[in-house]
Amino acid sequence: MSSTAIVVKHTGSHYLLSELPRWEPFEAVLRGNLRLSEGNATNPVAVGDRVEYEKDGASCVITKILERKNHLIRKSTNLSRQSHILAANIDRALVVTSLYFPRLKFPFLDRILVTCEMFRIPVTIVLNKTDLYAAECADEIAAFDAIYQGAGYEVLHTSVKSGEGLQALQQACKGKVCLFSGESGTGKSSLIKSLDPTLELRTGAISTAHLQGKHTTTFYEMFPLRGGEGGFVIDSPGIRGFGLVGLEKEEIALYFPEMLKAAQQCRFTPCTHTHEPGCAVKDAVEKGLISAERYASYLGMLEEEGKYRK
Ligand SMILES: Nc1nc2c(ncn2[C@@H]2O[C@H](COP(=O)(O)OP(=O)(O)O)[C@@H](O)[C@H]2O)c(=O)[nH]1
Ligand SMILES: [Mg+2]
Ligand SMILES: [Zn+2]
Repeated sequence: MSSTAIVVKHTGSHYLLSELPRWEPFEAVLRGNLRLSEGNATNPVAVGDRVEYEKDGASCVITKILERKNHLIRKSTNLSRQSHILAANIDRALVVTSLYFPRLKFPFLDRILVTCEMFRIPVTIVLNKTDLYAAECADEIAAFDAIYQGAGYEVLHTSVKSGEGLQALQQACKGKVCLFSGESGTGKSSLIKSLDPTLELRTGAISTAHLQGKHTTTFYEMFPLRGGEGGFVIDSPGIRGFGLVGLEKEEIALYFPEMLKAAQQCRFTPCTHTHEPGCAVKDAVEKGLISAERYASYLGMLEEEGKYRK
């Protein structure tokens, strides 16, 4: 007799499972012959995976990994063909950013958004720390909203300090497994803590250096919000976790939703939206229908990816 549960934590040798939405984690090990089952991945099972398990005396054994609706992976190293599965079955990514402290970097934000599109993870953008700049920067905030709402994203404004938007954030997480992502220092851990003050999370400067090396020993972990009533969160250690895996140059525009739409009218397919005559994307940028910032991020990514593929 087997039952199903979700992997909520992975520590090298064993796993913690829980039958969500109930939060009663128990230990399990992986059946030996499952270890090599996943293509190039260094880890066959990730946080968020739905698995079948069997009781074997006092212990539980994972016997099967059920099909994933999505998963985040990164290459083990830049040139490696091996990859590491960071998390699976994510219902929504909360991409946390701020206009200042730290200052917004469009290419950085857009890279995360592209990654989420690539892995088919729905996104809500969370513009945090509004207490620090909303009064002085109303125009900049409006411009930010115009860019990202124009691209098709939902944008929340939040402040852990003033409490702005925290209820909306709570609603966005309820009943879901959410991944918090975004540049270090934007307030991911603080926001998660505001959703459940009892959680023991690392806030402030956490070390991500060890995650950028060749071997990842730290794994993602799922936390229940208010015992699971508020949903579940995965706090990602940093952007470096999001290396793009096997993205072809021609593919990049597919993951900018507003470009994908416009590209249907380009004269040539495939079109890199750079030099081609009759390019509908360039046309839309010139008319201000696609933001110059997003297009610049696109060009930057095109150049970056080009370096790896001659
Ligand atoms: N003023 C202000 N500070 C914040 C806000 N959110 C987080 N912080 C501070 O920003 C720093 C980084 O927050 P943290 O949650 O660790 O960011 P993370 O690296 O994204 O997890 C901490 O000192 C927080 O207290 C906010 O909404 N307003
Ligand atoms: Mg953090
Ligand atoms: Zn084009």
